[in-house]
This record gives sequence, C-alpha cells and structure tokens, in this order.
Amino acid sequence: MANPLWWKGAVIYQIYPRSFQDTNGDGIGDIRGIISRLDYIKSLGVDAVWVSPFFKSPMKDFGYDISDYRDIDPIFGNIDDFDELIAEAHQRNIKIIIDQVLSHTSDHHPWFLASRESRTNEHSDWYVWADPKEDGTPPNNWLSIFGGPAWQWEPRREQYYLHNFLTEQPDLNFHNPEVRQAVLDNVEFWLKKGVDGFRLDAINFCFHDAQLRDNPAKPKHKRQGRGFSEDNPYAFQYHYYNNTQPENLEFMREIRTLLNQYPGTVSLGEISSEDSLATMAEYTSGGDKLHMGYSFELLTDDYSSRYIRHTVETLEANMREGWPCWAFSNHDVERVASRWATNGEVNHEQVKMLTALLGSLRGSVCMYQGEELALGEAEVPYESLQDPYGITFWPNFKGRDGCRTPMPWQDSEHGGFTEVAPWLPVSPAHRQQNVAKQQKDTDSTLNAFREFMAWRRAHPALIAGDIRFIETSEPVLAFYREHDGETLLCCFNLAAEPASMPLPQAIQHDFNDWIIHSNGTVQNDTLHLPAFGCYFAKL
Ligand code: TEU
Ligand code: CA
Repeated sequence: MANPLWWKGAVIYQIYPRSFQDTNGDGIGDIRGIISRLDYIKSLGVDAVWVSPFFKSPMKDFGYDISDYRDIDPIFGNIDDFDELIAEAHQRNIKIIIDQVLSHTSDHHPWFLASRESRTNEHSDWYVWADPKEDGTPPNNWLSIFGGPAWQWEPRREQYYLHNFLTEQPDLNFHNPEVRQAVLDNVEFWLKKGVDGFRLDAINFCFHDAQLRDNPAKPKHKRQGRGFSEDNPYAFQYHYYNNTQPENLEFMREIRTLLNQYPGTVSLGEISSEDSLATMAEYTSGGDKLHMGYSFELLTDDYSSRYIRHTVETLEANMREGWPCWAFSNHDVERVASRWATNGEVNHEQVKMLTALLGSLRGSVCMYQGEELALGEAEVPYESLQDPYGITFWPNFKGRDGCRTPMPWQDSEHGGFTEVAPWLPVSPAHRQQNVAKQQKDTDSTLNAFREFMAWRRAHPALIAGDIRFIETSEPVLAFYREHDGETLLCCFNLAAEPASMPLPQAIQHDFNDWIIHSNGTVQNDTLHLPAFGCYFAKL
C-alpha cells in the first residue's frame, strides 16, 4: 500500500506553469508542457510537484485571481490535459500538489459579479462589504499588500469591498458558512480528480476582523522582510487577519476533515503573518488542522548560520504535530542564487551547498524550478515588466518577474521554452546555464542536485530524523540528524573562503567518495571546509 505519510520529508518541485514549457507556440507555458517534461522532473529525484495556479483567470495576478475554480484556463490547456498530467505523473510515482487560492477570487468570478450588484441578493454577503465613513473615505486604515488602501469603492452598492491583494482580487467573506461550504466543495472537486494535496495560498488571510478595527501601527525597525520595499506602507502596520482568529483555526479543521476522507492527501499552508513561526505552529497543531506549514523565514535576505539556526530551532521548539516545509526560493521572491550571493555573482558551488543544506533540514522542502540550475534573478527591464506589484513600486521594488522568466532548456533564442517571443524574456545568463548543457557536465549543479537527492533518499535520517544543532561560529552551520540509531553529521560553510570547526565527535566514516560536494577534510579533530564546502559523515 502506498505510504500515506509520503509527504513527511518529501522534496517538492515547484512549477510556475506559465514559464515551464510552451507546447502550442503562444509563448506561455502550458499543462502539456509539464507532461512533456515529466521524465526530466523524475530524473531530479523529487517526490512531488506543486503546480502554481492554472485555473480559469483574467490573469491580473497571473492565475492567483480565479474566475472558475473547476476549470483550466484555455491558455494552459483543458481538463483532459490535467487528467493526463495526473495519470502520467502517478505512473512515474510523482505526486501532484495543486495551488488553491481560497481567500479571494477574481473580480470576474460569478459570485463577485452577483455580489456587487446589490445589497440584497443571493451572494450579497459573500464578500467583505462595508459602508464608507461619514466623509466617504474607506471604513478603516487597512492597506493592500500590493499598494494603496485595501478597500475599493463599488458604486452599485455604494459600499467598499475588501481586497488584501489587487483590487481585482476581492476577499471572500469566510464568516459566512455558505462561502466556506462552496469553497470546500471546489476543493473536493480536485480531490475527486485524484490530486495528492494542496498548497493553500495566503491561508491566514481567510478571515478578516469582523469588527473592522484599524490596524495598529508598527515601528519601522519591525517591518516585514521578503523584499517588501521600504516605501510600501503595508510594512508599517500590524494586521488583524493574522491576529489569532479562532474562526480561522476552525476552518483549518474543516479542511482537514475533508482531506481525511481522501487518505494520503496533504495540505501545505502558506502562512505569511508577522509572526509566521508561531502562526505556523498554531495552524498545524493538534493533528486536526493543516499537515504542513510553508515557512517564509528562509526567503529573507538574512544569510548567516546564526539566523538559519535560530529560525529552524525556533520553529522546532514551537511545532508539535505539524511538519515544517522549507524553501529558499519561490515565484514571489528574488532567486536564492542572487539573493544570497556573497559577492554579487551567482556561484555554482554555493548553490550546490545550498541544495545540500536545504535537503538536510528537518522537514519537507520546496525547490523552485531553475533552482537545480543555479539560476539567478533575471534582469527584467521596466518595458517588459508584467507583475502589477512591481509596476506599482518600481524601482524601489522591482516586483516578481525576475524569478518568473522561462526555464532555459537549451541554448537557443528562447531557450527551448518556446518558438515565439515569450511572455517574459528568457535571461541571456540563464541560456548559458541551460538544462541540455548541464546534463552533459558531470560537475554541473543539475547533476549535483540529482546526486544529492538520490543519496538523501538512501538516508532515512535526512528524511525523518530529529535535528540537533552544534555550536559553531560564522560562517559554519552544523547539525546532527538522528533516526533509528543512525546519526549523521551535516556541516556547511556558507562563505566564499575556507573555514573550519572543531570536530565534535569521532566519526565512523565520511561520505566524501559518495557525494561530490561533500568535500571537507579532518586534521587533528578539526574539520576544514573549502569555500562553500559541505561535509557529511556518519557517527
Ligand atoms: O502570496 C501571498 C503573500 O503573502 C504575498 O504577499 C507574498 O508574500 C509577496 O508576494 C512576496 O513578495 C500568494 C502568492 O504566492 C502570490 O503569488 C499571490 O500574488 C498572492 O498570494 C495573492 O494570491
Ligand atoms: Ca502555450
């Protein structure tokens, strides 16, 4: 029987479908493109893919604004393509996790089109509507993440509606039980199709503060990280949606109850609150809420062993039944190869080390397409910009297009992604790092990725083991992973210069012959690590 706990310690490969592979020559990736690359995905040695939204959408936020939750957008294909994707993936023993954007819909969704018409119709209470203040201004001071007030005026109702993101992404009113039921019915539609789980977009945004209280101000030094520009006022508020709303936890239970009817399916919640470590623990506690929480904490600019250790240890201390899920990159943040570059340039040895580090943390991990190729953030000129978030805050914040440019499969004009001008240009630097070239190079990051993932699979301590950190000084990070009598020592040099640490315990053997990027040497109880070196050993 298939293992229902397959997701514990799984490696999940995130696909941004617009930019993965085009098969019908319109310059936009599609589901058939994913199918055509399943053998490549299999070759990476990952357990699952998470596919970003491909549902019917006006594409104001590139699919995170959904107008039909049960259909595929024609840009990406049709429902038969999706069925085939599931079948072909499952045949290769790859699980399929899909995105579910529950907190808001598109403003083109029939629910919203009805709701906006009047204050008295079947859907009038399905979104968050509020009267203006006496002077006609919005009901409170809430701001949208993407800029400006979180309230948009609707003349038909003479009321404002709430949108935490774009104005084209009105927030559903989760206080209304009919809304929750309708949302869960949509989720079940995909469970019946045979998906293996969900990445739940912005799941802590579902419930708003029913009293509509003003958000309190936040001191400047406490602003949220992750590329938020200093002049985005959103960063200077505490937000009521992520103050423990008991209703939100109750909704997590409703989701879990549904998933329990489909054994082996998993929920991975994207929780981006101010105190996301605590919120993650809460949302995954008790064994009756979400299975996994997606951590934002390593998507930040902070790159030091102290920070990484502190983050992982804090989460470990908070988390009980829940299981963490770590990522260094995704479709919303600057690619890690650039973000953590130590001298401003992508370094392939660093990326190999980071792959080994991410794959050694306790928890599941998400690797974002192109991370296996050491792709850095692409330069997207203002004229080519697509992301509305970036267009608003340019040039202080350049938006998310730099991590969303197409996959470079080969060294040709559009990198083998498409035959025509793609929706975002393929980066010339990425073309040099293409898949075909890296396949042939035994020393490439792509082959190091594969080799590491294969080795990881053979070591249950790395998948299921406990984690225990060792006292080190910068730039070395070191910990044990322990499972079933096996103890592995994992050491990483985060810097571009050699480093060393005292070896804490005698070792049985190292794995230097086994994995190319385990390359430390021991001399008189001291471990010497080359620049961006790693060391794996058995105690
Ligand atoms: O992102 C949720 C979220 O919290 C974002 O604010 C994220 O932190 C920000 O984009 C970082 O720059 C999810 C999706 O991942 C994102 O792509 C969507 O735009 C957003 O929800 C709205 O659906
Ligand atoms: Ca296409």
